[in-house]
Amino acid sequence: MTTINEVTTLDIESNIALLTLNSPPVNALSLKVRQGLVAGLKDAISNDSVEAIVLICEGRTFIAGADITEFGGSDSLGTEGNSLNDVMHLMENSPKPVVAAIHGTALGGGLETALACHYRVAVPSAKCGLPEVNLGLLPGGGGTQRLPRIVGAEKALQMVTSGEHVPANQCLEMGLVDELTEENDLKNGAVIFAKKLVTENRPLVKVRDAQDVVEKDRGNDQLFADVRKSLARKTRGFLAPEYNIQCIEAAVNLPFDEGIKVEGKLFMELMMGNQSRAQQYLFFAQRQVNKIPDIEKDTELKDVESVGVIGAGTMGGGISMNFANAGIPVTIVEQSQERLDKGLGIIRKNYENTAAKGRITTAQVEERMGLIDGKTSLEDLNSQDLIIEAVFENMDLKKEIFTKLDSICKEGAILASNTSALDVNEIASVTKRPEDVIGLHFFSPANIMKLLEIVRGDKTSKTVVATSMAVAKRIQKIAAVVGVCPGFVGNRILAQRQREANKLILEGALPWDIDDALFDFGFPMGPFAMSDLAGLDIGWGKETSNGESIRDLLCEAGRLGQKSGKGFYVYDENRNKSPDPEVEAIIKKFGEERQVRMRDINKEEILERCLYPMINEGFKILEEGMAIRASDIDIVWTNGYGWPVYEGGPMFYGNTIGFDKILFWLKKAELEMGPEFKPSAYLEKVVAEEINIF
Ligand code: T1G
Repeated sequence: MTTINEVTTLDIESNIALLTLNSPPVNALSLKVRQGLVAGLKDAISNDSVEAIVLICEGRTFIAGADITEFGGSDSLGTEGNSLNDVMHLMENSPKPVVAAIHGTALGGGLETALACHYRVAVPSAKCGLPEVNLGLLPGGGGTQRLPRIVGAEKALQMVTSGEHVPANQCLEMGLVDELTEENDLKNGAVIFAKKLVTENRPLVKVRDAQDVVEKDRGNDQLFADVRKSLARKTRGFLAPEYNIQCIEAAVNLPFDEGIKVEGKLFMELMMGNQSRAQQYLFFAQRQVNKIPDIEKDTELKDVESVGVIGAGTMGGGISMNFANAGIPVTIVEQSQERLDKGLGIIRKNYENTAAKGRITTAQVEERMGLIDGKTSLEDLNSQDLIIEAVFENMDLKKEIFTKLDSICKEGAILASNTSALDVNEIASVTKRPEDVIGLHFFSPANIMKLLEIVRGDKTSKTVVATSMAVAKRIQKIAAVVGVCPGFVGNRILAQRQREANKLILEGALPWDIDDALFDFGFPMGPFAMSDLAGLDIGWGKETSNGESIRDLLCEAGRLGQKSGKGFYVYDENRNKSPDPEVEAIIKKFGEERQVRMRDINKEEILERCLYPMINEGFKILEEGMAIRASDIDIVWTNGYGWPVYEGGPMFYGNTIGFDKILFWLKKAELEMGPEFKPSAYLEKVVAEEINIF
């Protein structure tokens, strides 16, 4: 065995060369790996005893892509002789067959490397994909030109615009891999396959030369039009999906080398752009958010094999579905049989809808419903490992329930509250086991929304925090650990935007102006459309209404939002909204009665007024230690509050704008509009000392 470099070895077994990469954690195509591949290939090609080459990886996976940590560096995709395309060129033009032996995930540059090989074999559990679109990029190593030459334009479009990881058996059906080996016998299987190529004198299949598949798609403009139409809503604001589509179009309509030029040009445009920077940042932020500085990786975890949920309403029902989906039995407790039956009925309906869309089978509906047991007494929560309270947001009610749970639940059970704003320390204080109390703040619809705020109380034990993080992973949530403060991280920052939005409509900006500005920025919906969706009467009472806010006036006028066909907007029978002059009149009259001077407010000011106080609040949260790191705040907002992923989140966005500019704006706003704009001391410090908060 020859050591080519720190991450590459070359071993000749009779007439087969085994080129092995071992570059943890995921054999990414770092400079070292590319240098190893080039040198190893040259060695194998020039070695007369070698008749075929197998490329294989040690560790958990085949090459999982280019090395994202190198992006933005001087050598991100390689200087002369060691670039990704140099590796591809060397492989594809090897005079000896090169076989990629795939296990784990062949992703991005990894799959592109395999596509530059003449053949590919894989273990049945392997997956292949081109997920660059999730990083705001496109496959820049020939993937957009080689993939459609094997799987056709339609499948290639689906793979590059979804970033999906395709299982090996489907890859075999599509011709993406040539053979599946035994699960635990990849190396041997690949060597046997390579030997067969030699003995059967099989051709060197250069994917670049395969024309017949793409020729079938030539002129099929409808295909591309349909894909663009189907993606329009979901990918609004993103550049990468369209750029990926243009590359596949080039593959279908242009010779290979011309297509490669188109791919290279569009790739660099994306790589140089802010969207990809934001999405690469979020890639690492999502891995960082799992790391809690004072909790060791090997912290002992509690077993969580059964769960209790209190409340079968919207939140309780959604929360229960997460655990049933993960195969964990749930006991759901409601005050009355009638409310319980209603809650269970909604859960079953949700599952049946999902089955109707073909996402789960009817058998799975029954299997999951079978894991959910309904009860009407808290006494039935005496054996579960984790109990989650999801009742009405009222401190006295929560304290009453936790007092009871303290005497009912088994020793060591985790007692969690789904409160979205209340003081978890105060809730824990009514129990004799505050170390086992934690906040698990799910987002509605809880079975869909990915985000989970894990609210760590002053006395919550490390084991309970670590166990909650592990549970979040099992139910496929993106969890961020936050501190106890009003509204935690997400709602606390949201309150800043809502406050300014409500002030702006009294200064002359109309609700739909504000919603349009935030919608164009990339939010799925503006604050007023969101209020209409949630219902303007949440927490509103006729008795207490005093007409001192626009919301009061709208509710008093029976404009409760979508559910009443009118709110800030008027809605047609299909719930399509449109601005309503009646609302404009209500706001105008409200302002006149209070001598408010209305003025024209442009989109830029609306964005500054709504977004800059959010960023300032983010700094206050960091200052108080209510979030572990700035990128956690961005994970919360991009996964729970619709902040556009290609803008990275409030803190990343603030950095793009420049924290010095935001500080200057806040100071001016504080002077002109009031103390609510007072800059965070930490923001002042970060600007003054040019501290990198990331
Ligand atoms: N580059 C650098 N580091 C990477 C990496 C990569 N491509 N992929 C993973 N890591 C690190 C990650 O940060 C973490 O580090 C550790 O590996 C484990 O990852 C030209 C330009 C492979 C499915 O988009 O989807 O190729 O936190 O926690 O859940 O066309 O990682 O331990 O220090 O995610 O088992 C295209 C990205 C790149 C795949 C494994 N490739 N990776 O998931 O572990 S662009 C991707 C993943 C490209 C070319 C273009 C997943 C995974 P740490 P993990 P996992």
